[in-house]
Amino acid sequence: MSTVIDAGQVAEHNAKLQAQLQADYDALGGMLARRGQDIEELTSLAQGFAVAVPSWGVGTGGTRFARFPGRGEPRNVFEKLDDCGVINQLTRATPSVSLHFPWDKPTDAKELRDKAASLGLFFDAVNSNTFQDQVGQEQTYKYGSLTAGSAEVRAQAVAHNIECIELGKTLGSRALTVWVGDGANFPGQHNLRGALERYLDSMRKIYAALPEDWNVFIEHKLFEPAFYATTIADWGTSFACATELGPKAKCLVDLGHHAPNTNIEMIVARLAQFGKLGGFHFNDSKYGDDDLDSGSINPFQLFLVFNELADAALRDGAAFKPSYMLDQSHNVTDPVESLMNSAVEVQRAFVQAALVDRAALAVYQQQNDALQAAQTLKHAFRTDVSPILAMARVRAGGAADPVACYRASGYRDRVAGMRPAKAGASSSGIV
Ligand code: PSV
Ligand code: MN
Ligand code: MN
Repeated sequence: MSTVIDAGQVAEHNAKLQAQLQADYDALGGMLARRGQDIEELTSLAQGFAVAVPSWGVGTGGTRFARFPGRGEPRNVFEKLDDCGVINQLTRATPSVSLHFPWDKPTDAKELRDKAASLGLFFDAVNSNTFQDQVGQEQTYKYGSLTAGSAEVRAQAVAHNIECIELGKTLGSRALTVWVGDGANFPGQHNLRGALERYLDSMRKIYAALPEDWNVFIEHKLFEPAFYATTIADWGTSFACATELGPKAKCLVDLGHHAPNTNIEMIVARLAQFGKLGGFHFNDSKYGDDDLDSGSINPFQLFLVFNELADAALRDGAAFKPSYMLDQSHNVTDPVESLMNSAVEVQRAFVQAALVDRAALAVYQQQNDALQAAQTLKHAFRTDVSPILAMARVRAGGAADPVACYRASGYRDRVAGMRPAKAGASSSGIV
């Protein structure tokens, strides 16, 4: 496997931090042992954690007002993979990449797969895009895609999704994520029930094209771009559609796609209970679909989501395997740094959830001791597992401090020299 940053530089970085890390690790190990927890078990658990990186996340996202590109942004999917390679090299927690078509459409899918493999990467779910018109496209998605009143528009949107499956097959993906912005901006603009019937009709055709071992993930979102009535607005609609379509259809929870203050962990528990939790798009938000870095606003919510996932894993065993992906938009930070931090934050929530004393929690729940039940969760959440995460990375060949190591490597300066910025770049994920 080729590494993007010189392995010697990573080793040198780790050597400088080794004594400090070992001391912190030993101190935490002692504290956990007094609680009856084995730090080594938690470290191997952390090493087994993986979250996919979104290809569109390595470029500056921008908003509907403007995009301010950063230095050395990737100009094509091959350069995006190099950046994803760095993220995985230093965090050892992101071995897969989620592609978005047609943004990442390769001329030669086999060549792209080989490039990923050379970096030790593979492909997670592929994402379709019928929320934008593409140059040369026959029909417009202005009035919807899979739900459009026009049969020609729907046929084009279905064909695009099937093309994504075909590309994904060559790339080694095993799932298609479908998010549509379809909906209405005015009451009466379309028939609410009719739109969902057309959605299901289109999705049945896409579902029929799925290979045996594939899933289709239905990603719901409350609003935007449809501000009055989004067709797939909530987990209830997503669940109903996934149930209608069949066992390969599951629901995807993007943390930013809910009304403020929604109890997302309860949605996770419900979907897991009924076998329909397909995966996640992790990010954080303050107001809406902000796509901020995971754990940057509400890390406790992220922990509570993982607390439900830990509970579901105990109940359902190996059969419970939701896909973990990041879905973020970086506007004021270096995307590589944001994605590395975010992967670590999601991994942190995963490990913290494993610290919950579930036997004690069950007793407090049985006794209706709400205060101590809540404290049991807080106790796990307040434990700083950073030394476990750092040790997991170092043992796997990653960096003790990914951001510090990345900055010291000069990677951004290096690629800035090789990737001159293009003027007037505007669309998400494409420089
Ligand atoms: C929509 O807001 C979304 O979360 C979907 O996952 C899209 O595919 C993604 O953002 C990329 O823009
Ligand atoms: Mn998303
Ligand atoms: Mn979103």
